[in-house]
Amino acid sequence: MSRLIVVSNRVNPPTGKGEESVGGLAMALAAALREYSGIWFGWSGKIAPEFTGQIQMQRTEGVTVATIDLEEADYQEYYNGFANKTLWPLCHYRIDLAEYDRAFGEGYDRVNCRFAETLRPLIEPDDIIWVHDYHLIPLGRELRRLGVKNRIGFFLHVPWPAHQLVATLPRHRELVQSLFDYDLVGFQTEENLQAFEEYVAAEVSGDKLSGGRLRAFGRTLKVGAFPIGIDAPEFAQIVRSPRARRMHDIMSAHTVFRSLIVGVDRLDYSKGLEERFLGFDRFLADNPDLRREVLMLQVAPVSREGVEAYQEIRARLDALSGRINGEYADMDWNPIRYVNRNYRRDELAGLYRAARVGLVTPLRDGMNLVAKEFIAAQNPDDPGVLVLSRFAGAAHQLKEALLVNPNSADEISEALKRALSMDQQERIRRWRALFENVSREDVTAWRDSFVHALADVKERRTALAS
Ligand code: ADQ
Repeated sequence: MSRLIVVSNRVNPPTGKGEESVGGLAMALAAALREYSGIWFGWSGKIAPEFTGQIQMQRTEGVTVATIDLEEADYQEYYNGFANKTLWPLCHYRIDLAEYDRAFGEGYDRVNCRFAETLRPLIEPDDIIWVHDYHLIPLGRELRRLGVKNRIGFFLHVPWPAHQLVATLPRHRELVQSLFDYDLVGFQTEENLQAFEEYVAAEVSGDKLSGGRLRAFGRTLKVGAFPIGIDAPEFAQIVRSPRARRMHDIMSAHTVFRSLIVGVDRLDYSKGLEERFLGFDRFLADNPDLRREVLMLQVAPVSREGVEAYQEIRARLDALSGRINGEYADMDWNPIRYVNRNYRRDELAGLYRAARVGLVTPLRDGMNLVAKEFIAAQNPDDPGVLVLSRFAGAAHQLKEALLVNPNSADEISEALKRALSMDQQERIRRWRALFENVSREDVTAWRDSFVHALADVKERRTALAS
């Protein structure tokens, strides 16, 4: 079997079962590598006074990681800049927040070159290279420039937006052209894949060929939808762990006469937190008789604090949760509990299990693994109900959830009411279908389908990118 080289912006391997609070992408990549011999390459998260290209190698939990430090200008222009201030808002349909700064574009190209040059000596002829996410779109092009002829695949974890949105990005053609230096490009959903195909047809007069291939810029590229999942067996194990049980018991004791509604997200404008709070506010206003029977717990650790839009949303959420609590709270009860910290994965598992409703309402989301974790954590005999945004990639698989438009306070309010009054039989019926999907289409299935599709690419590259 070929070696697998996984490349992502941050390399953040888990250190032990359920103990850490690493995000969904890190868990998925660690799981992807565990069964393949290979390397996980990327940024250490550290800033050096000057970029040296020196690689730190270490082995943790069966995974070999190779990391490099970046310098301050890289961090500001590539990471905070083009990745988080330009591409992230664009991919999440927030062109009002997207900043187009020439220095960001230059920093983005520079770091992608640095990644390619540092990675190059580690690549052996039979390796399969798998590049992840919007930070590293041009990495394939840079590797080709250095003469790498290996199979290289790219997976986009965030949505590929509609054609007209992509066209608002300066140098969008160049960015899309660089995707054609890969052998395989994967998206989370068929909808994202179609949006990409539409862009290629409309903007660069590309052709759709048979066998899931596209032709443009004088090259052929294989494309596909590969919905990411959670590590279902691992999650089933941590749900039964002592920490998970303890958290479950604590939260159950706190909500003895109430139903717990839970939200767990990074604090990000794409996650629809303001709209969610307003939906809950509407629920409280419309259902005076149910008010004291619920508690909404929103866990939202701050992220990307160096970006202004994140500071602003944080301030707005503080004000909104305070306003709602001020309006409805009583001496012994607050409707919203809003917590800005990280929790261990085993604690989150226990929290999900104690909840009657999982409220997952992003405005846009590539997939959303919290929705899947919530399902995996439920008690089969008395499961909670998932209320899920129709704009999360997960909605394409988790059809038995209560699907809502996250922009509509009325729809969120009505879905909450329905979820809270749903009888046990219907809850069990819906949950079984959801659980079957989460277990079957898990992270192993995702990894294998992508790696097999990449390994299947027949023709190896002979020509270098121009
Ligand atoms: P994210 O935007 O980070 O991921 P998501 O898929 O929900 O979103 O993953 C978040 C992960 O972080 C989950 O595993 C969750 O348990 C964890 N997490 C969230 N809040 C936490 C907290 N307070 N403490 C500890 N852990 C917490 C991006 C894309 C998604 C896509 C994934 C994977 O934006 O759309 O699903 O990558 O492809």
